[in-house]
Amino acid sequence: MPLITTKSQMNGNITFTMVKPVAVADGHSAAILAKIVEGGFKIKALKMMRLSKEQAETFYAVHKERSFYASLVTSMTDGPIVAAILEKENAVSVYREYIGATNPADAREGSIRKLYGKSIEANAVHGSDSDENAKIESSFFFSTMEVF
Ligand code: FUP
Repeated sequence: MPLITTKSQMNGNITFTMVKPVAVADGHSAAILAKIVEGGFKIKALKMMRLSKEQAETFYAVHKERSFYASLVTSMTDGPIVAAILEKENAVSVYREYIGATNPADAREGSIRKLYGKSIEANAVHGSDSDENAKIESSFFFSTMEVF
């Protein structure tokens, strides 16, 4: 799998996000992307696709011992997702603050998870938790030809 090594990525200014299946199915993809752009994030790559069970298991492998793993994998493969690479200064931490807490019930008012999340599992969007994972996740979803 090719590693994406754009200048901005090396500087720690990119993050990876995904609009999760429930939010896509509820028709929130465009509103969420608009909110992302409104927050000052630049879209560097974008695609709609459906994850296989194997891909979802790999993506969430860090949680494989957790009780919610099987359910999480099922929910992530129920329908298409919208994946994107975003650019902004300190993208990882700024985006995590922008989307709100993992559990939408605890998320900041006006945040993406507060607005569009339904439960801790169906929490509307994913956001990378480190620069290293942003790079790994971006490469998992996008080839170098798909990043601009
Ligand atoms: P986050 O980094 O905010 O996405 O949160 P975590 O890495 O803690 O959680 C990863 C995914 O597991 C999230 F999509 C939410 C889901 N999750 C559950 O479904 N149940 C839990 O109890 C905790 C997390």
